[in-house]
Amino acid sequence: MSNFFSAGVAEADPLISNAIDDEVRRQTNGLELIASENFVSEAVLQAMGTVFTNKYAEGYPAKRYYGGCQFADVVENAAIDRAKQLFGADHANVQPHSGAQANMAVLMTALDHGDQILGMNLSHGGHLTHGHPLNFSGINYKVADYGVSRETEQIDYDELQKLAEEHRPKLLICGASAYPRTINFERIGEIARSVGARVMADIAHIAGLVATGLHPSPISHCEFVTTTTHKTLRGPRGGLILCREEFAADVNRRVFPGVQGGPLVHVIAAKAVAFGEALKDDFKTYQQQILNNAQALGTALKDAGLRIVSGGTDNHLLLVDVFMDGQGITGKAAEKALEEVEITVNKNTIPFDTNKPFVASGIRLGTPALTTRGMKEDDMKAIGKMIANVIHEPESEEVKRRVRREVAELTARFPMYPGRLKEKASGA
Ligand code: DSN
Repeated sequence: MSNFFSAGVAEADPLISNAIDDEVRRQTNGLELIASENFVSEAVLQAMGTVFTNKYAEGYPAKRYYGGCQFADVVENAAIDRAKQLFGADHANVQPHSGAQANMAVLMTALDHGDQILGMNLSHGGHLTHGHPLNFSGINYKVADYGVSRETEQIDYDELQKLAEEHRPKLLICGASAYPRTINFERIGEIARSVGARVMADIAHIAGLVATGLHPSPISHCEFVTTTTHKTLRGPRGGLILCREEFAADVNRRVFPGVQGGPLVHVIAAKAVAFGEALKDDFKTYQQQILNNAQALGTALKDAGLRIVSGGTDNHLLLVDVFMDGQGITGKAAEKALEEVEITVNKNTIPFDTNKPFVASGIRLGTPALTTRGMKEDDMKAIGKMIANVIHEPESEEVKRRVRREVAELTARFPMYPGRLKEKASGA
C-alpha cells in the first residue's frame, strides 16, 4: 500500500500505461476525420481525471442520497447553469452517461411502452436509438421511420408530414448521425403539432453549431433536446438533456432512478469545464472554422472526382459515395486503405445503399477534430487530395508511401497534448 496513493499509471500498470501512450501517439500522428470525434482541452482532460470518480452522488444537487456531496453539488450546479445558458434552455440534466441513455430517459418520459414513434431511418442518417429494431427504442415502442428523398438525398418534409398523419406518432424524433444538411426544426415542430405529437431533437452531432447560432436551434420548437457532449461540443464523452420546465421533474426522475444510478461526477466536472469553454467568444470562431473546413474538404473531394451525398454539406460532416455504383471501392475498403496511411474515417451507408451496413458504399468525414488542431482550408484541400489519391488507387503501395509521408509532415505542424506525448522508447 505504500505507493497506492502516489504511484502513477506508468509505474503501477505498464500494460495500460503503454496503451495510453500509444493512443496519444496515434491521435497525434494521424488525421482524425471521424465526424463524431474531437480532441478535448487539457483542462477538460484534467477535470475528468479527478477524485470525483470516488464519489457517489445519487440524486440531484441539494437532494442527494449520500453525505459529502457539497463539492459534487458545486460541480453539477455549474454544469447545469452553463448548459442552460449555452443553449437558452429552461432545464438541463447533465447526468446521462451517454447520448443513448439521454435518449432512453426522454423516451421513457414522453412515452408508455408500446407507443408509436416516428424516427429517421439509420441507413438514411438517423441513429440506433431513434427506433432501430435491435435497440431498446425499436424493442419497446412501435416504430415508423422516415428518410431522405432519392433525388435530393435530403429530408423531404412534405413526405414527413404525410408519414406523421399516417402513423400518428406520440413522439417524433429528429436529429441524425450522418446527415450533412441543415435540419428544419421549425417545420418538424409544426408537423408534430399538426398530429398532436411531441418532438425529441437529438442534436448530438451539431450541438456546437447550435450553441453558437451556426445551425438553427431546436429549443423553441421541440419539447426535448438531447445531445452527447463530446462531438462538435468538444467536451468529455457523455450525454445531456435539455427541456422545458414543465418536463423537468419527469426527465430528472427518468434519468435517475429510471435509467441510471450514481452520476459520474468526474465526467460532470469535465462537462462543466467544456461548457465554460463553449461560452467563450472564440468557440464561435472555432465552430465557423469547422464549417469552412468542411466546405473546403468537400470541394477538394469533388474536384478529385468523388461524389458527395446530397451534393455538399451545411454542417461539419460529409458523406462521400466511394462506391459510385460499382465504379469505385466499398466504404469498408476505403476505411481500411485510409487507416493504412493514418487517416481515420468510418465506413457509412449512403441513402438507398445497395451494400450491407458492414460493407457500405460510403465513408463519413468530419472536420471538428482537425479544426481543433488548428488546421484550415488549405490543409483540407491537401487532405482531400490525399484521400482521393488513396481511394482511386487503394492497392498502390507507392501512393500509400507518399500519402503516409504527407500525413506525417502535416500532423507535425499541428502538435497537441505536449505534456502527454512521450517518445516511444527504442525497442519498445
Ligand atoms: N456513434 C456515434 C456516431 O459516430 O455518430 C453516434 O452515436
